[in-house]
Amino acid sequence: MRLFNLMVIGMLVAHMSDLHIGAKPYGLQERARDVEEAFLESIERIERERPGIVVVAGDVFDKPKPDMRSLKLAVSGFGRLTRKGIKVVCAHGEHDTPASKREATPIEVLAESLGQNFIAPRHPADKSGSLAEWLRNYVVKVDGLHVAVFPFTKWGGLREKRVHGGRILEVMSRIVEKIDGKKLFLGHFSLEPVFRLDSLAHPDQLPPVDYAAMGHIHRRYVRRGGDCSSCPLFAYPGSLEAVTDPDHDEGLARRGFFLVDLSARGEPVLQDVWLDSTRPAITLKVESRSGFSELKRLLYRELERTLSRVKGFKKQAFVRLRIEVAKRFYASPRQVRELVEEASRKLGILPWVTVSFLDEPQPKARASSGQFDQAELIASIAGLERDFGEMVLQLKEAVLEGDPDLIDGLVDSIARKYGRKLLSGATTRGGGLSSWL
Ligand SMILES: [Mn+2]
Repeated sequence: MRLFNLMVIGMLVAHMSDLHIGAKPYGLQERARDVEEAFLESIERIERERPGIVVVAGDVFDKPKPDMRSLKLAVSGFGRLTRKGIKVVCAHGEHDTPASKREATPIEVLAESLGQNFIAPRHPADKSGSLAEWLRNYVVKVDGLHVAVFPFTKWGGLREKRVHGGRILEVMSRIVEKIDGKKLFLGHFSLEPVFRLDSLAHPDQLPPVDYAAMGHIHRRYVRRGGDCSSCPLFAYPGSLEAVTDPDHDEGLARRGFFLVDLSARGEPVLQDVWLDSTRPAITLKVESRSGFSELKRLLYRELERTLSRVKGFKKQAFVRLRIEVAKRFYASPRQVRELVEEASRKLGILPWVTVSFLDEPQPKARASSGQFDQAELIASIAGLERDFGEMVLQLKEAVLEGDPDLIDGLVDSIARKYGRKLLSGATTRGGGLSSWL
């Protein structure tokens, strides 16, 4: 009886990805805490659900060199599981991988400190063998379940990624094919139907497993009919909290992880675990061409209307507020910000505000912290919308982090979305690309 129980427990797997511990969305302390709370609640829920195995599909940390607070949180959080005998298998993501291959990764630090119940395959020091030989290090057996971990690598560009990634999947498929029993694939990359821009492979290229536990995409996605002709069930649980700007655009989505029941015959059964700690995020634009009293009326009306749509969350809503006012009615943006602070207290929201002036050709935008809103600034110089500024800032981050895939993807997105406008000089400055580069 006991043995049977153990076997069944071993086939219940928790699948999470993109924890981004250490992230501080919008530079706000409250949002940094939200990210930590999402992780801690996940650990609590796992302790309660008691799966035998937890698979983490990359991006545990927000940066490859996390601060000590983040590292400590990860060690203590995962340590709570490994000490109870729950096995954690962890894949690297681009955020966990330093640009230099010689550097230690924070995932390796977790593996060193948490002992044998924390399993994170890495490149062997000796790489003299064939691809098949060193890929064997990435196929681990955990409580009767075979887990094939995709070796995350920072390749020079998209083409290289697809060629080498495809080759690895091919060789891994051949290794996995020969294994009997339940099998799981763990990988941090996007597959074609989900995110075309930077996809590494098509789902048909996935190894023949019972379940492919994926990471990298921050929103939830479960394989749909038509995604492939003969691929395993694959799914992305999405990030534990909204981290990037686009994540916040889907701010009313529930977040969490999956419980995957592999004990049944046939396809595994996926169960959603939704976190209670998720903070809802909404975006609101308020435009006032008249005086202060009009702005006040509009602000309260719009906030109340939008907040009435936010249901089923425990935390106060995070509101990205874009306020545009006619400058002649205001001595300084401070007046506007004080109004927002008062409304935030009364209505119970966590605000992030940008104020710009309708009657100024080059809007002087500022973030709520009182510093310049860099994205708004870049956008106004180029004469494009804020989103463009965001993309340029993300590109800066990607360059600083030495993340070639992300750089490629971002340059591609910018070119697609703004290339025509920039090259034709159809921006408000009229100078085109050369005027701001
Ligand atoms: Mn991520």
